[in-house]
Amino acid sequence: MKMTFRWYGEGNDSISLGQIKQIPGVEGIVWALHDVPAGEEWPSDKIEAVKKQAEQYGLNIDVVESVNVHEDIKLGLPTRDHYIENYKRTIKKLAAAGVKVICYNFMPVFDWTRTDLFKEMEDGSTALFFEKAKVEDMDPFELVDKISSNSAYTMPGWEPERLSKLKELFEAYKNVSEEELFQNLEYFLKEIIPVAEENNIKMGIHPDDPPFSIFGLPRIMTNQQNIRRVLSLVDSPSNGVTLCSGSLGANPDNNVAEMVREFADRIPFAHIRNVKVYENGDFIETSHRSSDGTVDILEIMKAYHDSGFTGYARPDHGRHIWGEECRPGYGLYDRGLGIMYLWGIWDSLERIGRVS
Ligand code: DNO
Repeated sequence: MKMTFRWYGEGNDSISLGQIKQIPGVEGIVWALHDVPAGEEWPSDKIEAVKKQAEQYGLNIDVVESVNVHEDIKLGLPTRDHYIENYKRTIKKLAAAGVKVICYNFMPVFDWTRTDLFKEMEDGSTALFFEKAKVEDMDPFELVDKISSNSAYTMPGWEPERLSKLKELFEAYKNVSEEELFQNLEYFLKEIIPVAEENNIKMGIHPDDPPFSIFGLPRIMTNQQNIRRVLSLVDSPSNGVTLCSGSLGANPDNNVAEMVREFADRIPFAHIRNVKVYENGDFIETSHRSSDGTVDILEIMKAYHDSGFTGYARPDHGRHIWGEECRPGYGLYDRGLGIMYLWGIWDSLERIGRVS
């Protein structure tokens, strides 16, 4: 398991590379050019600049999260070919810079969705929260206003250029069923996976977060069966999944450890975090510890270990603790604690494995 840490870039993150370097066992940053709009080709000079910054701290840039997919591709519009060509060129450029894994998602309109970015927990920390009934009743525009006005940062998936087209997008998706979304993903994968293969890149599709339809929009990366289908659309080691325990874990019917065991050789990148799911379907992001949430992180780590996992992993969203001011979900402290929990489990399994 190769440990990484998400970093949003100079001036765009409260955390420095120097701080990341001091977290035990972190080898690389998980990064992106957050200022390049979805669909545009990434400029080489900007890629090289991030590489140079990371290398100064001995950190690699092996994992990119995310190269976002233009909505025209998800919608299957005739204009998609132009954006797919840009995507292919970006894959080639990233490979030339040494990147090994590219994470992306295929969620219509919204990326991850929450109703509260700073929900207070009993111990005084705050965390990302999803109130199911609220989303069922809410006008998506209301949510966008709330989320965008509550964060000092532009969050991935909530970029102004995406939000400015919200009305048109909702209109356009009215005609797209889940089945069509699968077909549009298949078209995209058949185009890009051969390019990824030639360039030794593993693509990792991220599950939908939360893993069910919201605001009537279709969502397909939601459960074990659908992930199996996505992986079989193009049967190649380059067509992989970014297995995110927290996203999938928001539906208690999902057994993430079982997915790790089934898809192990197609998981180039693991997101490992916990959520606590309530009976009414609400969920809150907790510490990474198994007993703090609903997702059995210990069992998931065991599944990775049993499978001989050698891919990249990162801790994921954490709570905001110790008064830290940071990007929602992306503080230093709780993710640092999360890493030590993951290492604690991993190292114990290694030791036990060697003894027996
Ligand atoms: C949120 C993240 C997502 C994720 C993308 C991957 O914090 O988990 O934005 O990066 O969905 O494409």
